[in-house]
Amino acid sequence: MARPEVTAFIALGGNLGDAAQTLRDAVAALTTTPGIGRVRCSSLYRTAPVQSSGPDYVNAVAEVSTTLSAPALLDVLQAIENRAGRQRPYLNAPRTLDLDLLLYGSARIESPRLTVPHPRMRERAFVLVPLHEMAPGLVSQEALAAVQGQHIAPGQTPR
Ligand code: PH2
Ligand code: MG
Ligand code: MG
Repeated sequence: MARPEVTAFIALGGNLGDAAQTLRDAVAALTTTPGIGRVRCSSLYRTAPVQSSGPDYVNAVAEVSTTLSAPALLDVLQAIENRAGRQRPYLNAPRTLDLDLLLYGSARIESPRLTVPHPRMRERAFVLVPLHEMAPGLVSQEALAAVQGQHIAPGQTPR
């Protein structure tokens, strides 16, 4: 039987190389992935590194509809990261591309590979502001207020 369509939200970020272009390429790669249907991306935001270092990040959030399971979607995200030259020398190191699965429908997942909802998403303006742009009903004013000290500036539109 066909798997049901699920709406998932993915955080995109990068701060090495041409991060804006890398994020646009990642969205294009999602669009052409079998098992992923509709893809919508927020505008791109320039954000100061949070518990990380290096240049400012470019961040965005994409909404996808997918028939992939959550682990299969994670495989796709990691393959796109690897194609973008992602290295992991140490925790929160500057990176060309980070793709994090934030939400997978209303699923709660706790496996060694994957925790959904993303455990730190509520602490981060670089996630909550673009997520609010995509799905205002998912992010309350209180949640936005809690991260308002973090520096985040609207950047370019995604394409
Ligand atoms: N990602 C991190 C750690 N810190 N800071 C910003 N501004 N943007 C990120 O995407 C980011 C971060 C870990 O994944
Ligand atoms: Mg991350
Ligand atoms: Mg990640």
